[in-house]
Amino acid sequence: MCGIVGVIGSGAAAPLLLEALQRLAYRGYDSAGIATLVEGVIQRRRAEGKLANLAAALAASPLPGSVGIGHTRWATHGAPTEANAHPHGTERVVLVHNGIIENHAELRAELEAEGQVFETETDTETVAQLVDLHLRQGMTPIAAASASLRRLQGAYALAMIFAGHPDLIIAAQHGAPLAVGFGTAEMYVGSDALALAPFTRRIAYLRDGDWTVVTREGALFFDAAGEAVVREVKLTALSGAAIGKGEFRHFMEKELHEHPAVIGDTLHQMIDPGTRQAVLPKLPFDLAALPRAVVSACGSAFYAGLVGRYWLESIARLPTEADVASEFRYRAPPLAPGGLGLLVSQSGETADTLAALRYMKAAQQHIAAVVNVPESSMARDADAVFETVAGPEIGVASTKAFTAQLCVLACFTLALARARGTLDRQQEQALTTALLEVPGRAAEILDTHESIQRLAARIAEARDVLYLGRGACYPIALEGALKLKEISYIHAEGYAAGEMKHGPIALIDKSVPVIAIAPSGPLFEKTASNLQEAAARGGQIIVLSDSVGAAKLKGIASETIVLPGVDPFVAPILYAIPVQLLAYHVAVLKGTDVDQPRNLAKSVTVE
Ligand code: HGA
Repeated sequence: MCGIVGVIGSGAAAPLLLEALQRLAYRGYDSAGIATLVEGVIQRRRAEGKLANLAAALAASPLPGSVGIGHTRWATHGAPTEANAHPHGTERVVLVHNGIIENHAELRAELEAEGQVFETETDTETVAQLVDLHLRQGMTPIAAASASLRRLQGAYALAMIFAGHPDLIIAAQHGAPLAVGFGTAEMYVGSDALALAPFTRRIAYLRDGDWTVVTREGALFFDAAGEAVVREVKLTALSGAAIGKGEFRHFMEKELHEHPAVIGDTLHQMIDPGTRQAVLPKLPFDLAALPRAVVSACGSAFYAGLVGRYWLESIARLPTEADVASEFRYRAPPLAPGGLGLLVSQSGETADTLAALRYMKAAQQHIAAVVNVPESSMARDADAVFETVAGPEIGVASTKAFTAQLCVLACFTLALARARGTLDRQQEQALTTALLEVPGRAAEILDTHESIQRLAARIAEARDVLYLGRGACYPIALEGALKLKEISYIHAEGYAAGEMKHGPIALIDKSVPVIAIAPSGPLFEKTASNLQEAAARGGQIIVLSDSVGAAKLKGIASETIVLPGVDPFVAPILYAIPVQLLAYHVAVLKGTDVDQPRNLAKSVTVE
């Protein structure tokens, strides 16, 4: 998704802008651009494709100037061309935008009638033209910006600079995040603190509706009504060190190998080593009194939430509903006050999930957010934050953040079960012990994944792949299929194993691999029967199971990946790893852009 950045300092702004854009690249983008003021005049360089192209354009034609803005674009309105790349503007103003201006068509018509001449197909340019019109009519930059912001509908984080005003950046936030960084003699704005981490750790976050006037001296903050407000400056823990791949070929590979450490760190944060009980941060609501939960998220985080639903219902006996965030709020579900709203998001900035959070809040739910970025909008808006300790995840396809989300949801389930009295001490200890064994088992999988690499060669040839699972491993089938689609571009479907005979079994022939997520446990025999049905129709069954399950399915499996035996409770966490590894190796064989697959973005900050 788009990343925005702004710098106002004493040295050249362009190299700093480029460095910050590189730190935003993980969000996914298709073009990029930078604008600075050169002796008061707006100049810009833009390029389609990777940041290396922008760097080459800057090297060929450097941009001096100590104030500037930069952008990585993930196109929503208008093709990903150089002409549509941000910054957009006129000779008077230029700006960068993350979000969608929903009333752009109406504004464009109105502005064209006023004589403004558009150069691009983007929604963003309407903002630039609107500010320009106000400037043309004699307003000051601050007045022009604030008058323009009042006209905008939709979501935006914006940063703008003005010709002839070398000591000014105006930035705003409404439904897309914006951070302001305080340096010593410089100031910064950016989509997140990670982008600004090499320059400063002192960060203030805007709230929705806020806008800020930034000069070299500092920043003034205003709310939507134009009232001056104070926004606290906090010290972020993020490191400015370059985020590298180390000895690995891709960030995704590196992140896959971080599973054991991340799972361990996340569990140790939530499990008291003395009592071996899950502990939660202090909550502003009574866990035992919760009547029900509603879980909402997007993509892999939604699948983590789905696993959470199985756990919350079966272990903590809490009625739980789960829905993708982009559907949830538009369904307008009636929610009785006092329930739990549980949101899951790596970035904590996912626009749809944030909107679901706000819907739940308005319906008087207690809000808990499972996020990987403690400074994120979701963390700030939640009543309780359950942090995954996954560290920065750069690969667009979620890996370690997903298993960390599962660990948090597992610990939350155990704490809730204790509060609701649905587990006795012995059962609780057994489940906690099972959880604490996961990092070790995860390391075993990573040590012996040659069999997955071999399997990848076969899957890379397939046109369609089916993933089957039951119970809490059904969402892992969904996750497996999503991962394969995302990074290897092979069509895949995840299905509840028992549902296959109601439709997808029609797809089965010997060219369609059927990957079964089939750990030993109460549902194993049922899954085994469904696999028999597929095998009887010529399906190529690939089994992911422990040695006991693998032995039972020997007769029908054309290939088996044997995984460590674990308590069925933790199987979804562990089985997520081989499905991710498989997708990774298939993508490598197919030669796709593993870390930044086509059309995808890491942090989806538009609806
Ligand atoms: N709507 C703008 C910005 C897109 C965006 O924020 N993507 O994440 C455009 O299409 O340029």
